[in-house]
Amino acid sequence: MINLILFGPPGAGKGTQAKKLADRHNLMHISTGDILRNEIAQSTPLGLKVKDIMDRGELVSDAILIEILRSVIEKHKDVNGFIFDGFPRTVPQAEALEDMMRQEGQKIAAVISLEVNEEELIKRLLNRALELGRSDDTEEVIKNRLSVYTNQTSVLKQFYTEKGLVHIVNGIGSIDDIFSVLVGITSKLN
Ligand code: B4P
Repeated sequence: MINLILFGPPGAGKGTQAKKLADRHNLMHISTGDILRNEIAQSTPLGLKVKDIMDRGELVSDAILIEILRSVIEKHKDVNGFIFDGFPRTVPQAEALEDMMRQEGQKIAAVISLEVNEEELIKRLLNRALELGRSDDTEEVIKNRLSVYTNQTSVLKQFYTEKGLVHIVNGIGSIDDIFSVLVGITSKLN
């Protein structure tokens, strides 16, 4: 079983590469952003609660996210491993994930940090806005998401570096070239 975290700022390519890695290694891809957007699309009570928060580019509460993760992990005990995309985003989320993994007799094998500069991130997300029309891909909200990342999420790089788990990858280049670098890393894990 391999459990991976794809880490990086909004627009770094986490979702893009997580899907490809999940296919390659037959892992379960967990995108907390997709899970939340799905709740919004279905107008569930949870979706109604988180919509405004996400539209502003703020983080949804740790308690909600941790509960979502706990339930997904418990329902999928038979998978080869998980790729966590967009989770954890805060230290309490990272600590909760460690507990959940420990309870299942599992651990995180690697944290892949996709590194992309701010100018390129903004360009990509504005591009996606044209393609998909995501409500949090406006220039103002993108800037807020980037500052939320700097203030609340980027500290996790140090958290995982201290555990010796971080692999830094340049996230600029073609999607396929970056994927090859990632496969070079993940193929050596067990
Ligand atoms: P997410 O859905 O995780 O959104 P994201 O950070 O923007 O990353 P995403 O994975 O979608 O984009 P990617 O980099 O792949 O989160 C959205 C919101 O949900 C958060 O703001 C928050 O409100 C909430 N949320 C989610 N998880 C949470 C948590 N744990 N705690 C609290 N709140 C949470 O790709 C971006 C674009 O770049 C795409 O268009 C892609 O095609 C393009 N791209 C990718 N790779 C490229 C490359 N190499 N070259 C050029 N373009 C590339």
